[in-house]
Amino acid sequence: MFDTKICEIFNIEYPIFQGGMAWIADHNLASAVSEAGGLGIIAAGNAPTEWVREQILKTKEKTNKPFGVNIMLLSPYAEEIAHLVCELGVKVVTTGAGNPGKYMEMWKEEGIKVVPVVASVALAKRMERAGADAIVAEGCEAGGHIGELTTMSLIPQVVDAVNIPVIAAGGIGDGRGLAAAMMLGAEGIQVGTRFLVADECSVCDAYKEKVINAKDIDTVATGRFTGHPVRVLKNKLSRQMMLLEKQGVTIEEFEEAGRGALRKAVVEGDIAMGSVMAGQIAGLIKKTQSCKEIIEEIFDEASKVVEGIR
Ligand code: TUI
Repeated sequence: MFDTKICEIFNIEYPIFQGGMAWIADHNLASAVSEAGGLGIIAAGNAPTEWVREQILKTKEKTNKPFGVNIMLLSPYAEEIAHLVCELGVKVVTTGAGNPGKYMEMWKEEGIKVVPVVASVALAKRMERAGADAIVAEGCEAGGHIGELTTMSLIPQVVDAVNIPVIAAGGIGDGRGLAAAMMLGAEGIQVGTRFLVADECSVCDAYKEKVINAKDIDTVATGRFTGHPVRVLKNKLSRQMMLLEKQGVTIEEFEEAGRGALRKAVVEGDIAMGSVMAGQIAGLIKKTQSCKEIIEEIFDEASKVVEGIR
């Protein structure tokens, strides 16, 4: 039932991508998701090129299945990593937080499958024209850097605007979310927050616990005025950032106050003064499970939901 074009294009068993969560999605998570039949994705985030190289090589040691690399286009290393994926023969590249247009020709020449993450119809259309193989359309329920539109509004509009397959992201954490995404015309899903609490995810336990304990209203989007809003779980840092916003600080002052904060939460485990990025679906996530259990549960549940409405 869920054997869509996405499975064929990317040579995967289930049409599910694991979100490229900066500092979080390393070789451990990516290889576990790929081994379980989805598409595991290493997040380059703001990390140096050599760190990304190491993650790619380790993933190749752990799985023969396809995996991808997510390039965060605001990173100072984006250009270097754009070349690194060619050098190391990575098969799938996803991008975030920008327009990857200038790299498209190079990636296509290398035979790389390119899947830009977009938050608008306009960018989806441009990416199709530039040769994208599929699009991840991400609603603002997602964690981290977000656009303006919700998943419910964005997906059908992108589906109508392009002829390439669309993967829905933002607010999808279980089989009901998968079924709903398919109803909107998507042919696959990208899941971040639920994989964040997976057994194989190396984010510190305090971060996982904060996601598991989160309620529906516990995330907030900060920094809209900078043009790069991010969704995080509320904590001391998010309250300080909201206050700075209210006080009318400059974009530079605001960004300085948040610099290094994601790494602080993920690596150092400082969930009070770190940036605990997570999506609105965090309130639904109640336990840690293996990536295999997560994927199988999502697909079993979606099958039952769809059966029920037939
Ligand atoms: O990229 C993401 N999510 C992210 S990246 C990230 S790391 C980071 N850390 C601190 C500050 C900023 C980022 C954490 N989470 N999702 C994909 C995504 N891309 N969502 C929205 C967009 C997007 C937004 C505007 C893509 C393109 C765009 O406009 C580009 C253009 O030129 O039209």
